[in-house]
Amino acid sequence: MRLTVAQALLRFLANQWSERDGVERRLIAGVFGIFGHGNVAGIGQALAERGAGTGDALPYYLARNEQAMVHTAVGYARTLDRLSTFACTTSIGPGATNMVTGAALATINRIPVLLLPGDVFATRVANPVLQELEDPRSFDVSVNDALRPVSRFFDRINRPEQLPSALLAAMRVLTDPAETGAVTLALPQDVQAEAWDWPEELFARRVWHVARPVPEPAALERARTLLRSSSRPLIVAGGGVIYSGACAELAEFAEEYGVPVAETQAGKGSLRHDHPCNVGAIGHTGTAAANALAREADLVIGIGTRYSDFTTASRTLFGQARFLNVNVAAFDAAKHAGTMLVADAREALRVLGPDGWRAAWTFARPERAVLEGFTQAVVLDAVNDAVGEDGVVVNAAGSMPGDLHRAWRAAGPHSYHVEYGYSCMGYEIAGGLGVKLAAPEREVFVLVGDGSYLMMAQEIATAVQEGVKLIVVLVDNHGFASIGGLSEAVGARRLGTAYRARGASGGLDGELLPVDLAANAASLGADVLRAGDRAELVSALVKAREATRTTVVYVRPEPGSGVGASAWWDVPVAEVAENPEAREARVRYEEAKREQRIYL
Ligand SMILES: Cc1ncc(C[n+]2csc(CCOP(=O)(O)OP(=O)(O)O)c2C)c(N)n1
Ligand SMILES: [Mg+2]
Repeated sequence: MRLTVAQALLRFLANQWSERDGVERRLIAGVFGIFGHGNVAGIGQALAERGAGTGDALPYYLARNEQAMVHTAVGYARTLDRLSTFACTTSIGPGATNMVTGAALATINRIPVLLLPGDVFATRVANPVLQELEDPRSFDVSVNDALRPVSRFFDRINRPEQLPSALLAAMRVLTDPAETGAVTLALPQDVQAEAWDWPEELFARRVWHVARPVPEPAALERARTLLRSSSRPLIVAGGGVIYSGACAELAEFAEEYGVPVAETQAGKGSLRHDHPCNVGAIGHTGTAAANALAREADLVIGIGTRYSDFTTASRTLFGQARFLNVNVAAFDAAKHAGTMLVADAREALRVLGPDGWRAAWTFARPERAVLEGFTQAVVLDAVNDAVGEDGVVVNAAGSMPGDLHRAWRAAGPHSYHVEYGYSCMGYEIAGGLGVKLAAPEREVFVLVGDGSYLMMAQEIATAVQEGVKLIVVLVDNHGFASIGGLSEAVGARRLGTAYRARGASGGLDGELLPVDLAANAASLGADVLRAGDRAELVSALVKAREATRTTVVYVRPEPGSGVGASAWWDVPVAEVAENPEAREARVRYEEAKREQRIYL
C-alpha cells in the first residue's frame, strides 16, 4: 500500500488495541497536536486525510501548549490504568522541546504516552532548517535528543523502512507494565512526507496483551517465609496496586491477615478512607498513625511503590524493618535490599498469604482534625464533600498535595489523582482535562494554586473548545505558600516566594500585585464564581456541579493552614551561613540526618 510515512504511522496507530482481563480498548485514543512546518505537511496532512476517510478512529485535539498535551495524555492514561493513551504531535524545535517536561513526568510516574516530535531534515539538503540546532561536532544531533533520557524508548525514523520495527518496539514498551513511560518517535520533516510501498499486514488489527506476571514459585516461598517471621507487618500501597486493579485483593489480604495499610500519593484510594485497615498516608506528608506504625514495623510490604523520599521520609521512617517488595518491575522490587517478588500486584496478593499466619499487633486509625475559619484545610474539606463518592480530585504541586495526602477522604482508587512523581506545577488543569476525557461521567475537580495557575492555565481554553467540563478550584495565596514555608525553615528568608512588587528596599517585598486571576479565568472562557467563606464555597461548588460548562471557583483562604509534618524530608541546609536562622536550621538538619538509614 503506497502511503507517506505519516499516513502509514496513523493507519498503524488506528489499528492498535490493548487487552487485559479480556477487555480490549484502543491503545491510542486520539492525537493531540500543535502544527508547525515540522509536522503540518506530514502528520497534519495525514490527520486531515484520515479524518475524511476513516471516521473517528483517531480524533484530533488542538491544545495550547505542547507540554500541556503530554500532561493531558498522562491524566487520561492514568485514569484508565495505563491501558490507553494519546499520541502527541509537534513541530520541530521549540514545539518538540516543550514536551521534555511532560515526557519526564510520564516516565517518572510510569505512565504511557506516545510522543511524535517533528525533526530536522534527514536528507540535510536544506539545512539548517528554521529552528535547527547546529552542533559543529556532529550533524547527527538535534534538540530532540533532549527527549532521550526522559523516554523509555526513543527512535528517529530516518528512512521509511525503519518505521515498522520502530512502531512495534514503541507499542511493546507502551503496554509493558514494567517498562512503560514516554515513548518517542522523532520524525524528520522530509521523511514524514515521503511515500513508500508498505506491506498490508503492517495495518492489520493488532492486540497488545498487557501482562500480569505471576510470582515465581521459589520467590513466593521466600516471601511467605519472611511473612511468617513477621508479627508487625505494614503494607505500603503504591500506584501499582491501582494500575493492576488489585484494590479488592488488597482489602481481602489486609482483613484476612490483620495487616495495616498505608498509602503513598499514587496509591491513595487503594483502600477506601474508612476501611478499618487503612491507616492513611505514609511518609513526610503522612498521618501520625501511619508513621508511628512505620517506626515500629518489623516488615514493610511495599506493593507497587517506587519508595520516593516522601514515602520513606528520606529513609528515616522505617526503624529496623526488613522489606518485602511486590512489584512488576524488578528495578523497584530490589529497592532497600528487599526480598523481591516480581509480579503483578493482583496476582501476587491472591497467593501471597501463608496459611495460619496473622499479624500480631493492633493499630489506630488516623483522627480527623477539627477545622475552623477559612483556611486551606477548610477549602479542601469543603471540596472533599463536593467531590463525594463519584467525583475525582486532581492536583500536583504546592502546599495542597501534602494536605490532600494527609487529610483527603478518598472514596476509591480513581477518585484521587495527585501527580507527585514529578510534582509539576502546571499539570493540574491539563492533567484534569485528560482525566475528564477518560471518565466523562465523573465530575472532575481540579485544585490549582495561583503559582501553578500562572504557569499553565491556558488549557481552560482547550476544555472550553472541546465542551469538556472541569470544575477548577483556584486557591490564591499570592505566591508559593509551600516553598515559602520551606524557605523559612532552611534559613532562606522566604526570598522570591511571594507575588509582590519590587519595594522601596529593593527587594520583592512591596505591594501585592494587582493581578486578577478570576478575571483571567473568565477571559479564557470559563464561568467564574468567587467564594469568601465556607458557606459561599459550598454553594459555589453546588452551582459548579450543576453547571454544564467549565467553571472556576476562586478562593483566597487565610494563610497558615498547613498541617504540620510528622516525618522528616531531606532538604540540605547551608553548612556555613551568616544569617542565624540558617545556622540554627543547619543544627536541626544535622540532628535529623543522623536518623537516616542508608538502606542498601
Ligand atoms: C514546574 C515547577 N517549577 C517549580 C517547582 C517548585 N515548586 C514546588 S511548589 C511551588 C510553588 C507552588 O505555588 P502555588 O501553586 O501557588 O501553590 P502554594 O505553594 O501556594 O500552595 C514551586 C515553585 C515545581 N514543583 N514545578
Ligand atoms: Mg500559591
